Amino acid sequence: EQVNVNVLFVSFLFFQESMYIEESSNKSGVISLIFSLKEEVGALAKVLRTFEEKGINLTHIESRPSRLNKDEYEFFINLEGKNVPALDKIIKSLRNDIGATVHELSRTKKKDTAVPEGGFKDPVYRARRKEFADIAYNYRHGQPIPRVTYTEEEKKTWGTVFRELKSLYPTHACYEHNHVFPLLEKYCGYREDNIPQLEDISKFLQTCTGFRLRPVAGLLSSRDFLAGLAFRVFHSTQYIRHASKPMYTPEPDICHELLGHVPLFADPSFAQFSQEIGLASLGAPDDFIEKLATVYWFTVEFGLCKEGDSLKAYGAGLLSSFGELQYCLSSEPEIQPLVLEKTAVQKYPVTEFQPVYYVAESFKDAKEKLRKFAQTIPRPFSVRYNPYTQRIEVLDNA
Ligand code: HBI
Ligand code: NLE
Ligand code: FE
Repeated sequence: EQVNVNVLFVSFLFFQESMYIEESSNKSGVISLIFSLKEEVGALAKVLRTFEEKGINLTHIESRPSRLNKDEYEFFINLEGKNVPALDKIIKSLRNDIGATVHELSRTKKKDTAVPEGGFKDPVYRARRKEFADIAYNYRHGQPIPRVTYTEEEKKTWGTVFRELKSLYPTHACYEHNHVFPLLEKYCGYREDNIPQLEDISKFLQTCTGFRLRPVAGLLSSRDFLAGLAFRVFHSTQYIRHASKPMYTPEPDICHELLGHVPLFADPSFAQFSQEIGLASLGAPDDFIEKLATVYWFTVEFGLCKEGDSLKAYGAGLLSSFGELQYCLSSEPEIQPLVLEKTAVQKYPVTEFQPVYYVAESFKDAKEKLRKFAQTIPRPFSVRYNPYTQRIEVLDNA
């Protein structure tokens, strides 16, 4: 489905809160709407009554003053998507009888990313994951990210991953990663015997590039995940991989986020590149979201870059797996130059080492290629990020 341009007017705060609610309810699919009403006594009650009459269950509601019309309020709601014909009637009646403006944000979203199995047969691990999921669901924008006391077993897993990777970074990681890593040791508690806290890292990144972290329970859809990047928000998991798989796990975990992603988000040029993938995704049709997700995969996640005559890893999926970090610079995989028209349609496995990697000349070069690619995305507007207000501004080309 093509995302309505008006979605872009949704302020950052609103936008953020709405996306994980969807994630938290995976039963019958959630429908998200925004509608605006003239400010008058009982206006909302009237609308709510129509939902009640049709037997539709609302699972979330938030309000804010409209930025477009001073005498209007906007309401963001989530509802259970069980009775779709009734809902269509309600939307019609909101528009025709109450004069509301209704924007449908999403319907029965299927996850477009597969959630791998992991250590999910272990009941203790599952229960622990639920604790982390609850932190993410209850998190609100602007709050400090809750600190976690990790168990001895978790610290041991981190210690193994940290020690092994640290020994590979000098020879395998790109210059930028090696440049930032000591700063994380100095300022953010990166140590073999300590799992650093997301809050400390988020503050550190904000001083470097304005990137911030937001805790998330697991994989988001590509659209939601990429949209976060547009606002310099990186959705970060907080749990750690199962103790049985320190070398490689298909899922993101705190080792992947902190050792793979975080050092590069502290680099201005890389941060800019990442944000531009996000900006390109806003309002893009589904087939382009998939292409951008693939570009993200072969750059931010699994990218290699040139450094003089040698190749180095800058992709987070490589920098967090001491299995794949060695493999990617061996003679085994196929190496291709980054050509977005080609890279964007490359098929890839998500639960094993990559058979193909793409090489970027530099972050600047990757960004220029991305800009050209973004221009081929059909949409009637372009966007610009205003770092002072943390809002996306829509530039109407029509
Ligand atoms: N969700 N939480 C989370 N973390 C990721 O790294 C992530 C994601 N969803 C999709 C995704 N990565 C990418 O593979 C692309 O689809 C954007
Ligand atoms: N395979 C990576 C690791 O083991 O750290 C995680 C990749 C997440 C996309
Ligand atoms: Fe990642």
